[in-house]
Amino acid sequence: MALKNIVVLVGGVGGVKLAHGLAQILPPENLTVIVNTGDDFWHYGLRVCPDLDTVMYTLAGLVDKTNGWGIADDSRAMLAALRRYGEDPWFGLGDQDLATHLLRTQMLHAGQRLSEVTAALTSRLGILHPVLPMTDAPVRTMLDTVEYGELEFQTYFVRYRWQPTVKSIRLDCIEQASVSPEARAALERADAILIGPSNPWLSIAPILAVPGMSQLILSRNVPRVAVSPIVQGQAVKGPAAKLMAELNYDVSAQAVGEYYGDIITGFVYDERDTALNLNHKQVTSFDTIMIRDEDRVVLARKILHWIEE
Ligand code: FO1
Repeated sequence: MALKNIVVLVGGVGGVKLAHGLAQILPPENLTVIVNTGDDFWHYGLRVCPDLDTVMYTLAGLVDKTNGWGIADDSRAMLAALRRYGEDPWFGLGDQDLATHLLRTQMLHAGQRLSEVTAALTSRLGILHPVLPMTDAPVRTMLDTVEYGELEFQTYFVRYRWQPTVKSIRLDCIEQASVSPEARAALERADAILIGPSNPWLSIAPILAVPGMSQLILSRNVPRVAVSPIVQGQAVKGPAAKLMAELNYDVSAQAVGEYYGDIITGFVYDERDTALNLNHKQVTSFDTIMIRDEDRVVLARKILHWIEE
């Protein structure tokens, strides 16, 4: 089977690495990246979309490779100036990064949809692959925590360094959201739908929860393959393992595969893990830990090859 059109769903750093690998193999007309926007928030009057930014900066070759987010070698003069005013600037906005949020906010205030704004920003950075927010509507991932009650995502993730104990997750305003025309068109023509190794509960669940999204994906009789972000009972990066334990899941790739249920027809777990078995699904294992840039391309190639077979 010759795969033409691939759609990959991603959140933050882990999933973006796979999207970057795919983007180095597939031409722009054959790959669309659909991105979680549940992490988006207003900060000092600016609209910040961290996962869209991470995808943009990674595909544009601008990303800070140590953090996996933000712009490489960015300065922090604005944060220092905020401190001079007695502020506690807990969210690390770099000076160059700020330009993204200024322009995005201006375009949103002028009435453009987030999909249009993202298309404008990506194209100005020379990115040719379509990068689409999961929806144009504002949706907020909210975490109910033992220590602080309900927190907005970035407060939980960055301000409190994902240390609070999570009791439950709620997606504020999800009922008013809908799949954008661009995302719908991409999914309708997809020959395969991939779910990157992003956090299933924090990054992928918001995408799947957009009204109409899961039904649209389920209606596509094409390979639908997720990659596990859990390797040997640990998260490759971030709070996935801690969160799974707090939500009473077994911390394993198997539990991730089971969580995705009918959404997926296939599952890729890491070759360091023991063999797993998911009913009625194709499973395979590869080296999924992407340390070097080349690892992204190698994994992307292996996954596409496996699906084609
Ligand atoms: N993550 C952090 O851990 N600390 C930060 O100060 C931080 C700032 C930041 C600024 C812009 C941006 O686009 C992303 C930023 N991130 C930061 C990453 C981001 O908050 C998370 O990685 C995602 O929301 C989780 O997917």
